[in-house]
Amino acid sequence: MGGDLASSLISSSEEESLLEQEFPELSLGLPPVLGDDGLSANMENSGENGVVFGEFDDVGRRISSTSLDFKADQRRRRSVYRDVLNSYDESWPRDLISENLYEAKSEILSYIPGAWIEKVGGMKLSDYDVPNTTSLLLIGPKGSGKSSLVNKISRVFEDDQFASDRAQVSYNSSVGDGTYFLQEYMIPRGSTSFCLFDTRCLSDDSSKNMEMLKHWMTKGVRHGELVVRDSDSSTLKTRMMCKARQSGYYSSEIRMVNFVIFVVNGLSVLKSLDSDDEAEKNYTQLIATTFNCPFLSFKDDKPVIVVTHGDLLSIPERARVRVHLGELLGIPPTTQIFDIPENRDLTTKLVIVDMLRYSLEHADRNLPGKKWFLGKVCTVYLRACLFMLIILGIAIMTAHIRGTDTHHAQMRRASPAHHANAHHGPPPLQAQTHRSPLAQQAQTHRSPPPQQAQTHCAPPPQQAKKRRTPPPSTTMDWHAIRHLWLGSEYD
Ligand SMILES: Nc1nc2c(ncn2[C@@H]2O[C@H](COP(=O)(O)OP(=O)(O)O)[C@@H](O)[C@H]2O)c(=O)[nH]1
Ligand SMILES: [Mg+2]
Repeated sequence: MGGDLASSLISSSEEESLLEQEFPELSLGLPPVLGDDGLSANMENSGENGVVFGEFDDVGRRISSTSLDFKADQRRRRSVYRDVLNSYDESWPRDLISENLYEAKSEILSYIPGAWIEKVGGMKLSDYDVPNTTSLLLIGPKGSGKSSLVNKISRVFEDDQFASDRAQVSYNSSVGDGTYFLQEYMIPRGSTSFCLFDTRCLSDDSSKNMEMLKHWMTKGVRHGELVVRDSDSSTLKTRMMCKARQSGYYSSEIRMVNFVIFVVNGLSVLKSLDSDDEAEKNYTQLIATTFNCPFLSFKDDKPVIVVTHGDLLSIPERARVRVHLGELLGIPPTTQIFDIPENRDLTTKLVIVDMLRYSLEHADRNLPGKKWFLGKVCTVYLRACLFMLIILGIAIMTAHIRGTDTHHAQMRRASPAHHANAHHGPPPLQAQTHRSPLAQQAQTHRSPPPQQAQTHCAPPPQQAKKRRTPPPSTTMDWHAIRHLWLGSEYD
């Protein structure tokens, strides 16, 4: 069903009639005010007055350019519609589809997170913050087929065709609770490469959806987590809380979402296109508003769209839904909108695998870089360090001030003793000043220099501060240094 693979088997006349049937606006041709050449009508109505002519000329040019744009747009839409129709070509040999499916499945089965990172901007695999498991988030309106899609995807990779469905599908969407607890499904079962997260349906209130999506996309998702909204009735909330308590646990592992799969019901989209009923019209409105939620996009990469319920529509209707969604959401309908009906044929399986390949490729392409992560960690770490340094600085300052006070107090207490010492004999410096040259020579050879002597007598305040314990001895051996003032002949 890949549009790029198929060759058209639909004849051009058949295609034209399908186009006119599905896109009535395309068969209208030019706006009624214009002739075929887009100008003749104006020329016929032109007056004799040159000014009027000039004005009409201008209008003619404007209308002509509008008609050119209109024609170009028509051609573009026809070509897109043709491509989408071709993607439903069923003339491919079964063997070829089977072979393609086998190869595509093998690629998915050999996938490991980060395996499809493109080496761009000089980044290596080690520069990315690669998760253990790539997480794909399924979102969509109630009954769009999110849980059914989990089962459809799971079946493609199950060897056992009779294996039971994994996700709980609502048989009747208007009855029952639907999916209230986030559910993680590893694909295939037992693998850890990638997982699908089935979620609670979108609300009719867009602001509530934004809140919910912001939470999942920024804080991550957790298996078993209950999703209740303020708008839920108190009875429902109580019932869900009870269920949450009964089930007993939710996973402690929070997974960041790596890509989003937006599931829509093709039948509801078609109804909203043709209906006058407000409620039905609101369906596409809800899809467009939610799809444009900035949290769902990874840089410029918008979610992939899966259209379900195609088995209830004709092929031209399915093509019409895809083209319309492409126009509405601004994404290519042939490559980013996948039609996955409730069929078990090979073509549908191939589309499922193609859709997974697209999602995983884009998940890998948008993995966050480690620098970003490290940057955050570093900022927090630096802040903590700065804080510690400030605290340390304050502590040192306080200790210093206290130390100075203590020293001054000690000095005050010690000052009488210091004066007393000064009277035991003449201070060495004074002695040195009045001595003869002979005495000076003798001092050089036989006695320690006065500075050293001074250290034994009374340490200067600076040194005293450095070596506060034990306090320096204040006694001096005057006999040993008597030659300083008596001369060497007394030795
Ligand atoms: N015919 C048809 N029915 C579908 C398809 N996908 C889902 N459904 C049905 O739609 C209903 C809601 O599906 P469910 O997966 O529970 O929707 P959810 O609320 O999005 O999880 C169920 O009855 C499904 O059987 C599909 O592709 N074709
Ligand atoms: Mg569900």
